Amino acid sequence: MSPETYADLPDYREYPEEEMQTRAAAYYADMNRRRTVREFSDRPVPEDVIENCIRAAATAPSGANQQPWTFVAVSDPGIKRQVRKAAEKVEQKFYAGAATQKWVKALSSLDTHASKPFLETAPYLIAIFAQQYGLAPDGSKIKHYYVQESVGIATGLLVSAIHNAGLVSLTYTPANMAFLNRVLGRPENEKPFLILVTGYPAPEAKLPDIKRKQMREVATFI
Ligand code: IYR
Repeated sequence: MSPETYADLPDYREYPEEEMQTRAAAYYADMNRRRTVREFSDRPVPEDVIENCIRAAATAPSGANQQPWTFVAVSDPGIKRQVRKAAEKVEQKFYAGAATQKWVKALSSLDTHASKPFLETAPYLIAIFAQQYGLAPDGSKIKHYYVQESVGIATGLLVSAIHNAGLVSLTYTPANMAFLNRVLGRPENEKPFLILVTGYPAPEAKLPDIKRKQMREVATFI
């Protein structure tokens, strides 16, 4: 964009310091209630809520503003079944020996296994794809910059938006996600990044006893 067309900040808001402090503390407190859930209710979720969460995710900053993400919101039971079948095949290999001992040990507190019923139970599977390159109308490739970073940030915003809507999610990544292109009909420039399983928690959902790191372990002010 040339400097002449550069806009000012019509929507920026500065808050008085005290309000800034209250808002920052309130946002942290709310985000700190978020837990990743592995057991979902089959209660339906309004599609427009998912749509707005995706809109929020797509406000993420991205390398050269290329917005290199595609979100596929799956609620169709037949497609969810296909995703589950393909994912469980990958997981069976993973748990039967493809995973290193070290990796299995790192997962021990999560009590995960090859069976993934949530892929059918949850009302929405949001598959996120990273566009490794873009395609010009003439079919030539357009280089994309900082794709992983950009799609990672967008995914973080999506996790936050879903939590804000009063739903829960699971960041799910089978060891090999190539099947998602076939099952969801996505082109080869789009690499599966993550499946965000989304819905209400099952009433009987249990959480692992895990803790967040302390502030001093994650940040330093110098
Ligand atoms: N994809 C497997 C294994 C797994 C890997 C990580 I890293 C986790 O944080 C949790 C699970 C599974 O979902 O079972």
